[in-house]
Amino acid sequence: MGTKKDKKILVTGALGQIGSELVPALEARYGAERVVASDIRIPPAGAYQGAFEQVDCTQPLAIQDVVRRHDIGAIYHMAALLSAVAEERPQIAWSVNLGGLYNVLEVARQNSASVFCPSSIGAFGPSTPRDRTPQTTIQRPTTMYGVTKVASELLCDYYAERFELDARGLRLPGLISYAAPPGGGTTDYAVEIFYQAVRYSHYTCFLAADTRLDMMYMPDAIDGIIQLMQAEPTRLKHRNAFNVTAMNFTPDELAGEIRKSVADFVIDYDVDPVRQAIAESWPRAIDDSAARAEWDWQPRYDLATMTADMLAKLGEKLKSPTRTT
Ligand code: AKB
Repeated sequence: MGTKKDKKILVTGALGQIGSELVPALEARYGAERVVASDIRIPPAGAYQGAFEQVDCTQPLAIQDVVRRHDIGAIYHMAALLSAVAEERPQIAWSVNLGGLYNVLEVARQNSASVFCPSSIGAFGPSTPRDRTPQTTIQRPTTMYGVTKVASELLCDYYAERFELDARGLRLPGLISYAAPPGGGTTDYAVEIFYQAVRYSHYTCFLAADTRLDMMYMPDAIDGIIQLMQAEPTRLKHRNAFNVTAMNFTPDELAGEIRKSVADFVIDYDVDPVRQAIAESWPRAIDDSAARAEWDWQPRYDLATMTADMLAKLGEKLKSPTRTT
């Protein structure tokens, strides 16, 4: 199994959009004493019930030290730059996204740990079929983010084949959440729109009105990650880089759904050519039948239920004067 009994779990990038919700979910499932959160940034005092370690994943000895000291049996490696930031800083993206993963896999190999590594719809490119994008298909991305994600998928497969390392992963779509901001992705509009709808009933979108992309609500992503790491290995034909999705929509359709609750909500558009070009190089709707067949992937939230929950949760959160993101 991906998460070994009695050993501890290390989460890298714990302060990021996924890590912020993954750590509490793992603590709830396995106990806070078995989860070690880590990030290159330092969290506010008292942020974690369990241990926290400051780790820069480009430094292999720092990862090795934490893994040995805490007797880590599984690493959920979430530290990475997202697509738009990676396009601004391609050299750093290569070092963090691919160099960091290489370091994690090497330390995992030396310590018999398993690894979860998220890939993305960004691992596809303009020559990939854009609708019902198959599990196995053309992957020729044109962004540095995509290059690092394809290489990550291949590196995880290599370590699994060559060293029998239990490396598993998902190709995640845009993730929508209220706990922590995404910070530098092409799909970030689908989070920003909710904050602006609750605060001002108005949002200026950086993607064009008809840009269709796959999306998922964070509770489904967290469940999917944990479920894949728990899955019976003999059932997994792919193991790494499973296509997963929960819904797909355009900014215009999302605005229409928000308007059902925020009647005066207005969306307008100021398209960012860089992020628009990235979005247009990605699929509109991926086929996740391999994940459904091999480990029973089944998302709970669709556009309507995700929108209702986001608006309710953000309405509560933004009432509090101390929490503004
Ligand atoms: C991004 O937009 O960069 C991410 C992703 C789809 O991988 N949310």
